[in-house]
Amino acid sequence: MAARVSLYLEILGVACLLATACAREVNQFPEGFLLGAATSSYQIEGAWNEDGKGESIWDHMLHEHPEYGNNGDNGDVACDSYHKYAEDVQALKELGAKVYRFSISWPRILPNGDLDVINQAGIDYYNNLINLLLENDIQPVVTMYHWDLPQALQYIGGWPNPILADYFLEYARVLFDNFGDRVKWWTTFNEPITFVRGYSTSGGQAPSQKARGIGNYLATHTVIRAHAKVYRLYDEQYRSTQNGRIGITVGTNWYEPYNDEEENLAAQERILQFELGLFANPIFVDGDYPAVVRERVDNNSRAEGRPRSRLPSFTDEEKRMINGSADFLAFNSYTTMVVRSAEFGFSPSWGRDTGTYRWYNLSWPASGATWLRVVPWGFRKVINWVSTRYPNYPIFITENGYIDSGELDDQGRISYYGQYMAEMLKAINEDGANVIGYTAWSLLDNLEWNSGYEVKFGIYHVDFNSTERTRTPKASASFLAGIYRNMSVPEEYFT
Ligand code: GBH
Repeated sequence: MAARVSLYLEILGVACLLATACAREVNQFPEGFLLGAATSSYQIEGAWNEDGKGESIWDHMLHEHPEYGNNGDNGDVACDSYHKYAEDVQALKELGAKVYRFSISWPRILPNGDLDVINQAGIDYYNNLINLLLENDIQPVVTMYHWDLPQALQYIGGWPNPILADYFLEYARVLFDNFGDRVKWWTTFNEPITFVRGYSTSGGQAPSQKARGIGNYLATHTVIRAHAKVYRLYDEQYRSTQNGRIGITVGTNWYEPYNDEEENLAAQERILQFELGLFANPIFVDGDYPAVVRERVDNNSRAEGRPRSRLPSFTDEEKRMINGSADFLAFNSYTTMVVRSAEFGFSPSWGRDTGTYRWYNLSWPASGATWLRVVPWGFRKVINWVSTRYPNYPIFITENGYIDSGELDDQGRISYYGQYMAEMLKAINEDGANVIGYTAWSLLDNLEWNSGYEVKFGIYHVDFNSTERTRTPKASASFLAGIYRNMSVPEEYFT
């Protein structure tokens, strides 16, 4: 009987995988789904040295090496959100956002990275932002670390130094003490796989330390320990009174195997484990690195004649602390690549360790950046991969978006969001993925790191030629506002 009802509903175009989903069309978001937009501190705030803020590794790198940026662009002023946050909240309100994902700048709170100086002006800034959001019925989703490490901590080595886990724990305590009464969604780190590259290559991610295949793994190790310590701290000292949730934002491309040969299917599994599993497996599966990662880095290290693996090991106690240290899995994804098995790249390097070669299928639609091809079906596949590999955790999509050169009538962005959100809804309503939220990247045109202000991700245009940094909605802002209001994606994106 149940099966027949389900079949009948499917014929009507209604997903019925779960009893609760039966009444929902495939293009509808589940009740309570959290729709909103995202930004990060260094990319929007500006005021890089105002009111007691300390220098971050991005301030430092782009000041010392403007050639690592685009036309000398840096985050000194950016969108000036430090002064114009009320306009950001207004934009979110117009969008009908239920959540706003932003990050807190560690050196704005602790200019030296340590507790010797706690910058009240920085605390006031985030209090004002959080209070204004709540007055407008917008829930804050707060990232503790979106890549702007206090430079003072880089002077002691940055993330490869294990002591950074303790500094991060103490910083997190300041955040819980000051904001935890009102912030109920926390993520510790944004996309560690991206920022640990700052310890493997120069000229890209800060702090631009060229310890390829070594520094990145040491940083990885500290970051995972730091994350777990913060989760346990919250559990032990804050959860009972603050009742929030803590996760970590991990990210990966989808990788489509070059063909169905076994070695290329194995390469697909490897790259996903190296890019996503490196962080997700310890936290969401069993407290340790994926077996294939452990084995390959250990073997390569041995073959290179090293007395130790370039990838450190957790103690049993650390494994217990790390295993299960999250309430939800926050996830960023933008695009898809093709992968095949190969021993490729510098030795030693993360890329070589993956045992893969990866490229873009040039027949997939382009965007304003070579690294982002528009591949909506890959989004559904990667959501399903995450949901089957880490089944016990709700998924919050914290970033997804489209890059162009900034036109107000941004039809490319509209098409991207329509298609990607449709694929996400298929993953939710047809495949049963437990996705609970989605924040579009990005609320504003902002500093796209090394690519500067020339390329744009915003659904709001920002006039970087005006000291006012005027915000203007693009066509995509009203498109998303319609989706957020109706809690559904137009049917045309499902054909
Ligand atoms: C996210 O990273 C970040 O969290 C966010 O801050 C950022 O603005 C957003 O995506 C858009 O990039 O220039 O060819 O060397 C996503 C992963 C990794 C994608 C670095 C772009 C640079 C490729 N990003 N990558 S390239």
